[in-house]
Amino acid sequence: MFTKVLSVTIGAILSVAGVASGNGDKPTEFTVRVENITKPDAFTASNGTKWSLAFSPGTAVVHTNKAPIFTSEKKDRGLGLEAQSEDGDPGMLAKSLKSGKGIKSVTVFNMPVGASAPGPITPGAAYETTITAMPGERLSLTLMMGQSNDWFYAPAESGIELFHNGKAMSGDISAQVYLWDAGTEVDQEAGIGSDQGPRQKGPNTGKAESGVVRKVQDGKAYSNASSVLRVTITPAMPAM
Ligand SMILES: [Ca+2]
Ligand SMILES: [Ca+2]
Repeated sequence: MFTKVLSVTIGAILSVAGVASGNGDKPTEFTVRVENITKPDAFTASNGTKWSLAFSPGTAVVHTNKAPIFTSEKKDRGLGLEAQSEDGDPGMLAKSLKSGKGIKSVTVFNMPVGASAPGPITPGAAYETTITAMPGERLSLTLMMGQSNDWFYAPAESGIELFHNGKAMSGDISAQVYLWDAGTEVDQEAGIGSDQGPRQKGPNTGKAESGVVRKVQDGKAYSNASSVLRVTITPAMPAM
């Protein structure tokens, strides 16, 4: 009886030590996977046109700032979210965020898994990228809704918790991702608008909107991010 209690106690001490060495002063590495879970021609426009949904290259931002990329119900900050949302180009946003206050790292993901060139993720395709973070740091993501004028998928402005009580989070975080309107270009019907990503004559083409960043809540399937995207985070096992 005594021996059994003793062995349990020793086991408990060892596992606490293991957690402390993994998450104490060393950053944890996470794999972030963003998967397009839609099917080809899954959507039908009001004129009967069937269309497929793709998502653009984007950013993964590790931060302590409470609103590193945008503020809901405020105008876009002019730091590159417009090009991300209208043209699927995260380059300017990534560059300007890198020098931002409370930003720990900015990673651009643009290479679909198994592809040989950068591009959007079409139905069934995925991006994977690696980030490192310490307890207290959060994750924000941006990627364009490819059949829109200026819509992007992202978490709430404060980002997603990567640690809870110092322990690395793991699993599906899709329910924490939303569809946002950047408020920079007037919306046309998704999937058929002439000034939208796949059909516009060039980048930054379309009627300026002068609106605010706000959630798209039109009741459509693509507005419910978790019905079109699967986003997962997987922490690497702590080094022993
Ligand atoms: Ca808009
Ligand atoms: Ca446009």
